[in-house]
Amino acid sequence: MIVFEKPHALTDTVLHYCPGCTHGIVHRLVAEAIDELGIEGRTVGIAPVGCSVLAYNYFNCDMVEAAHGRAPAVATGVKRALPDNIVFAYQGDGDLASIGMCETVSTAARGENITVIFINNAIYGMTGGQMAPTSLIGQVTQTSPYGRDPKTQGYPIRVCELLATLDAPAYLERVTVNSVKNVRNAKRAIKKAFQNQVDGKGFSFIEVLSACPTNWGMTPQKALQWIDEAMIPQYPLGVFRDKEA
Ligand SMILES: Cc1ncc(C[n+]2csc(CCOP(=O)(O)OP(=O)(O)O)c2C)c(N)n1
Ligand code: SF4
Repeated sequence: MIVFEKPHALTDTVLHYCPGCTHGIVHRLVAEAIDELGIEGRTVGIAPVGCSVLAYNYFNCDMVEAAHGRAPAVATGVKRALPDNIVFAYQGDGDLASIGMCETVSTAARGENITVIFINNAIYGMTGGQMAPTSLIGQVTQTSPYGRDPKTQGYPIRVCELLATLDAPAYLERVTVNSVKNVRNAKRAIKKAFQNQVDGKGFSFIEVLSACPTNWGMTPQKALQWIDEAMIPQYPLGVFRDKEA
């Protein structure tokens, strides 16, 4: 009897992520949702620029590589051209909340029937740990060596709360993957965000608080704790919009 196996929607390619990085967990949850909903043959993913730039090697579906921050615009084009396809964008916080903020807000405001998976690790991972719009007050990064100071660097942007001011989004939820319980909850949310698209319900957005042990300068274990201690107080978990509910 098989009790555990790799989802079919993931390829056999070995992930390039650092030890303790939670991108891989989220990839698995997306792939499980694709498997369980039976949508692999008609799913198209949009890969970002950032550590998950190589996502097109990992998912067993058609993938399009977008320019930095433009994944929701590309997803809009694919979905409108091929409305029977299930289209998801997978993006980091530099990609989605900085260079791509315009596309994020505009796509959400139009209520495009797509699914967006947003990896918030409070830093630019791929480029070596610069401050992101989501970096915490006081957080030391390569570009805030004395800690993020709101006087000169502004306050962290809460993307779910920001998008919740718009009328169109169908579903906005923030989850994390730093414990078994939280992974199970993230799985439920991600699957629902895909199910919504299958049912034609509109824009569904899941923010996943994620660990970047490499650029946080922490062990993988400490990074998971830091999500509880520092990130969740700034970015509370929960549902910010569910038109169905
Ligand atoms: C137009 C453009 N500007 C800047 C870059 C450099 N760049 C590559 S990845 C990245 C940030 C990625 O950070 P994030 O989206 O948070 O993803 P992570 O790597 O943390 O998963 C930047 C600024 C680029 N590739 N293209
Ligand atoms: S730099 Fe950070 S986000 Fe990128 S793979 Fe490593 S741990 Fe993950």
